[in-house]
Amino acid sequence: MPKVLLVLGSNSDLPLFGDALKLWPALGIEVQVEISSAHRSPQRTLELATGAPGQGIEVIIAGAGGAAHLAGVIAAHTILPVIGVPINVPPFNGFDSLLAMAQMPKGVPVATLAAGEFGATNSAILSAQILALKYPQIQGKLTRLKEIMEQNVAFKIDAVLAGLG
Ligand code: RP5
Repeated sequence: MPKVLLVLGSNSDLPLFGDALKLWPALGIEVQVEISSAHRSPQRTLELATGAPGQGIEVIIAGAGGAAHLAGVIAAHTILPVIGVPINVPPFNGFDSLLAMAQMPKGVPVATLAAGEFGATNSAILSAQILALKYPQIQGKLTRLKEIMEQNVAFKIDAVLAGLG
């Protein structure tokens, strides 16, 4: 099974990924979830980034709020693609973390998604799209996902999971 590593700056970020954590297995993808902070546990974050290829990880997703350096620090230590999800914590509700993740310097990209639950759910789909370039079985699931959304004109996780089978 292709593997995604999801690193979150705090376990308080985890509830936003509720739909994403249902989508990955429905798309045939194994996800490894780790809590590690660029600021509170910098050594652990470094080890997760550098150890990922040896664990069979092919895409890394980093979610963090506030001064959200997690995705950028991970991207600094790996050549795996890194997707950033800005977490919408007060008082700036994700605008701060969006800028921290998106405004990376030349040479170290982070594919930054929408702040909050939109980005969290879309991180599952974007990681699947990246893996689908290599794993044809994921292509069929993603095509089916498009059909389900077309039929429902909505993204409701229960309908998506039922449609993916
Ligand atoms: C960030 O600070 C985390 O990613 C989280 O979004 C935010 C608050 O973390 P906690 O104080 O709830 O652990 O580093």
